[in-house]
Amino acid sequence: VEASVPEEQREAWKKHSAKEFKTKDQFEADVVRHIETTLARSLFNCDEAAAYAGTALALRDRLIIEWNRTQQQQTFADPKRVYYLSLEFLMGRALDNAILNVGMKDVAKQGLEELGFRMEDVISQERDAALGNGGLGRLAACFLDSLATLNYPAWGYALRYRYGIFRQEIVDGYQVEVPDYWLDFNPWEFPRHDVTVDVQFYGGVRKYTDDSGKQLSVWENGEIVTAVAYDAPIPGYGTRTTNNLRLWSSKASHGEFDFTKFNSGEYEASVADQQRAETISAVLYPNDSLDRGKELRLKQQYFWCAASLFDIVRRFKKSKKAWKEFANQVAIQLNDTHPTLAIPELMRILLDQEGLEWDEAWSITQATFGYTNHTVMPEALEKWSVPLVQHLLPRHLQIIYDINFHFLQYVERNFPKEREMLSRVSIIEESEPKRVRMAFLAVIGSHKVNGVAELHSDLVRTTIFKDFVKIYGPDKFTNVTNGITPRRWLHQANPRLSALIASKLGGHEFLRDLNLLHKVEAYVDDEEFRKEFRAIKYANKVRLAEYTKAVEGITVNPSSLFDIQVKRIHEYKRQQLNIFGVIHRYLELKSMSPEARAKVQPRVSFFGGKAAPGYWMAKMVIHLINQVGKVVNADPDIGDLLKVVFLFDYNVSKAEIITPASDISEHISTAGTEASGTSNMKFVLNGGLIIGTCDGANIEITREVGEDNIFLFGNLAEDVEDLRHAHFYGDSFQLDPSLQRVFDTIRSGTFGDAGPFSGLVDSIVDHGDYYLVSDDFKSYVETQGLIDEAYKDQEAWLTRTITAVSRMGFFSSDRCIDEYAEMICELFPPLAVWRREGWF
Ligand code: CBF
Repeated sequence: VEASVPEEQREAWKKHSAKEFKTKDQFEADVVRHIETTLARSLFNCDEAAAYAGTALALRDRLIIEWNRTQQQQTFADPKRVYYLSLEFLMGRALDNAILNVGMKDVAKQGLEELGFRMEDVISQERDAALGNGGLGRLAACFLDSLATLNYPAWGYALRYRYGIFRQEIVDGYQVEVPDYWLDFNPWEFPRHDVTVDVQFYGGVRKYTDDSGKQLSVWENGEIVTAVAYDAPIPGYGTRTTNNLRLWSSKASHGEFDFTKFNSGEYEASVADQQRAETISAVLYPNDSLDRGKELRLKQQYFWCAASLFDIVRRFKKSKKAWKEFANQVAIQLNDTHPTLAIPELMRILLDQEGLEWDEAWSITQATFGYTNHTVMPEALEKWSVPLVQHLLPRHLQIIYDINFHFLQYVERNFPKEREMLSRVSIIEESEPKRVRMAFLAVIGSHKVNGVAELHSDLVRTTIFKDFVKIYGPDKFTNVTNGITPRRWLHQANPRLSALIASKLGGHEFLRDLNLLHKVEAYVDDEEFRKEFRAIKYANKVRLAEYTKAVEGITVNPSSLFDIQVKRIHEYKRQQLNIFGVIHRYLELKSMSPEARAKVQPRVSFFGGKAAPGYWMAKMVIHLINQVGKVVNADPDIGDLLKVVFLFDYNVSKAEIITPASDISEHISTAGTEASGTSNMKFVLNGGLIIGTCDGANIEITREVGEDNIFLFGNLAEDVEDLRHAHFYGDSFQLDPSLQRVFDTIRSGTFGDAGPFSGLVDSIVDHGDYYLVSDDFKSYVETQGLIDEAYKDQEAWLTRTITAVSRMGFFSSDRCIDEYAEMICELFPPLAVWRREGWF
C-alpha cells in the first residue's frame, strides 16, 4: 500500500500496462521479442531450446498479468485463503499445461509453425519440475490445478530444491542415481528477493516476565538462515484465476561470504556458512514410504514451515483483523505429517510473539489446520528423536510437551478407567531415545483428519488412530478420495481422445465438470465413435512403441496387449509379483508346442519407476526385471509373444506418453497397503483396464466402472493379518508349484547371477512373506489368463474400455477440492462469491 502510485498518475499506468497476447501475430511478436532481447539470439541463431525459452517467456508474461490481477483481487476482497503445505509438488512440465489452460493451443501451434518450429519439439525441450517422489507430490500438483480452475484463493508452499528427485539411469541392469539439476533454465519462477524470512535453529529458551507481570518465553541465540521466496504462477483452466506456488530457497543470513575469514586466508571457511545454509533446500529426500529420521530432513521441514507460517501470518496481519478471526481467514492443509511442525510454530508465534493465552492460541491453531494422512504403513509414520528436536528446536519441543500435557489431561479426565490408553496416545513415544510421534501431533493439532480413499480412511479410523476416534468422536475423521486433473491427464496427455469426447459432448466443458463424461456411454455402440476410439488407442500404443525403440532399443508390436506397471518401486506395490508372473508366462511359453503358442495372446510387459537409493530390495526388483527382459527379448522361441521393457527414469512427462497406451495397467499392492493410488485413475480415464487388488481407490473405481470392467484378484485387507500370522506360526509353508518353479529358475542362473536375487526370494520363502506374494500368486496368474482371453474379443474389450471411461467422472481432483473446501476448510463456494462481485 505504501508503495502505490498516486491516483493522478494511474491513468498513464493503465494505458501502458502489459497486455496479454490474444492473436497469433501478438504471440509471435512476444516470442521473437524474448528470443531477440531476453535471450540475445536471432533468427540465425535459434535452436529448439531457444524457441522453447522464447515461447515459455511469452506464456509466462501472459500468466503473470493474470497472476497479478488475481492477487490484486484477492488482496482487495480479502477472502478466506487456503494454504496447501506440501514438501512435494511433482509438477512435470509447465509449458504445455499453460498453453492449454489459457486456451491458446491453436494460436501457439500455428505461431510456432510460422516461426519454423513444431510445437511438440519445442515442448519436449522442457525439463520436468520433479520436486516429489510419487503419488503424494503428484496429487499436490493436481490439487493446485483444480484450486485455480475452481477459482479458490489458494497458495501452495514448498521448498525450492536445487536437485529434485534423482534421474535414474540403468547400468548393467542396475539403477544408478544421477543428480537432477533442473534450475539451469527455469522460466516459470520469479525470485522475490524482497520477500525473505529469517528462520532460527538451535539456541536456547529464556523465560522472562513482561511489564504486566506475564510469564513469557523467548527463543534466542540460535543460528539464522534466510528463506527467499520464489513464486511460480499456477493458471486455472478456462478461468483467469492464476494462483501462486511459493517455494523457499535457503541462503546464509549475513550474505555470500565472510570477508574477515577470506582476508585472513581461510578461503574455504569464508564460504562455509553459505554452503551450510544452502544445503537446507539443496536436495529433495528421495524416500518413498520410509522414515529415516535424518537431521537435515527435520531442518528442511522446520525451515519451510517457519517461512510459510511467517508469510501467512504477515498477510493476515495486513488485514488488521483480530486474532479470533484468524481461522476464518486462513485454512492450512497439511499434506501428510511433513509439515506438522507448523502446529507448534503457529503456537509459538501466538504465545511468544503475539502474547495470546494458551487456550486462545490453541483453539485458533486447531481451527486452522486440517491434516491429510497418506499411509497407514508403520515404517512411513514420521517420528523424530526427542534429543534431536531439543537440540534443533528447543522452544518447539517445550510447546509439544505442553500440547501433550493438556491433551493427556483431557484424556485422563474423560477416560479415567483407561489409563493404559495414555501411553498409547501420547505424542511422546517412551522409546530409547524418546520420539515425537508426528502423526499424533498432527491429529491433535487439527480439526479434521482425512484419509485418501474409503478403505484407507476406514483403516485410519480402525488402526493407527483408533484411540483418537474414541477420544474426539468419529466426526473429526473423514474421507476424501483422491482424484486427478483431467486437464493434464486427458486433455494434455491424450488430446485426440479429449477431442473425440468433446465432439460428442458439444465442447470441452467436461474438462471442468468431469461428471459430464457419463454422456459418453450413449456412444458405446456408435460405430463411428468406436472406430475413432480404437484408432486413438492404437496410435497411442504406436507412440509408446516408437518411444521404446528410441530409448530402450527394443522393438515391440503395437498390436500386442500392452500391460503397464509404472510407479515407485516398493515391495508393497509388488512389482516382484508382476515379474514373477512374467517369468511364469515365459516358462509356460517355453514348454508349449508351436501349435499352442500360435494361440497365445502376445503381450508386452512394461515397467517403470524409481527405487529409493537406499532400498536394496527395490533395487533388486529393478535388476530382476532388466535381467528377465534381456533373456526373454532375445529368445527366438518367444518372438513377439512376450517382451519385457523397463522404461528408465519414469517421470511426469513420460507418464503422459505411457498412460494413454495401456490396455491393462497393474495396481496390485498387498490389500490395505496402498492408501489410494492415482495412476489407476489416469489409466482408466485413458481407455485402459485395470488388474488390481481390493486396495485403495481400486475399490471405488470398481464401484464406479462396474465389476465387469476391472480385473480384481487376491486376498482382502481384512485377511492380511491372519495370513501374515500363518506364515510365521502356521503349518509348514507350501509354495504354489508354479511359483516354486519361478524361484528355481531364478536360482538356476537363467537370468544371470542369482546372488543379487536371493534376498527377494528368501523374503518370501524364509522370512514370512510380509507382502503376501505367495498368497496372491495363483489368483494373479489366473486373472492374467482371464485377461488374455478377454482381450482376444476386441469388440467386447472396446465396449468395456469406453464404458469405463464414461464412468470416471468421480475421480476428478476438482471433486476432491470441493470436498476439502466444504468439509475441511469451510470456504464459501468461491465461484458464486467471485461471480457475484463481477470479477469474472
Ligand atoms: O495420496 C496420494 C498418494 O500418496 C502416497 O503416494 C504416499 O506417499 N503415501 C500413497 O502411497 C498413495 O497410495 C496415494 O495415492
